[in-house]
Amino acid sequence: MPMDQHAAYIGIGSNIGDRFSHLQEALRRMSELEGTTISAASRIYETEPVGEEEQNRFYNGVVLINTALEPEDLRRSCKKIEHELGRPETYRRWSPRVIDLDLLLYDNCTISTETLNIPHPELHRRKFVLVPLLDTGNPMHPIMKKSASELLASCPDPSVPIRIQQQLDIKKGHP
Ligand code: PH2
Ligand code: MG
Ligand code: MG
Repeated sequence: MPMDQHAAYIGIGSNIGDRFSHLQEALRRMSELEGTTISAASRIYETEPVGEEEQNRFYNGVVLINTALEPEDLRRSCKKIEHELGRPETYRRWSPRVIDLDLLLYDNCTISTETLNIPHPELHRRKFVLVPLLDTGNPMHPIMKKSASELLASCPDPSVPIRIQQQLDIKKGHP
């Protein structure tokens, strides 16, 4: 991998409207970001909402990208895609969403600023993240020093993500 390229895992989720189309469109837009290619996409899972239970089930997945964008630029780019797909600028925590793009891991970096926490602080507690993450690789958690499969084995989340039939097309957007 060239020096200026980075591996980033992005968690994707939707629980409003045509959930699969929102995930596919977010993937397409990520593939068009400057210096960015899609390396892998997980299967998509239908998952019980965590936090506020009185809302639709989610479709969740994970995308592995190869990017020249630095973490803060990547975060801003993901927010921009969320807004373009119709997510409002401000929203209640855990409210239903058209699209949610979360930076999970960025190389083996640990970042803690006002706007960015990498690894994602909830990563190891959520099966809707860990199960699709394992479809794309088995990265190490740079703080917990455990692989994704080890984190899944000790994850207390009792939910069972259900794999759906439809699969993301990572070539969409690449000519
Ligand atoms: N995202 C949340 C809160 N709860 N539950 C599921 N199943 N999937 C999500 O993506 C999700 C959630 C906050 O971003
Ligand atoms: Mg989220
Ligand atoms: Mg988010």
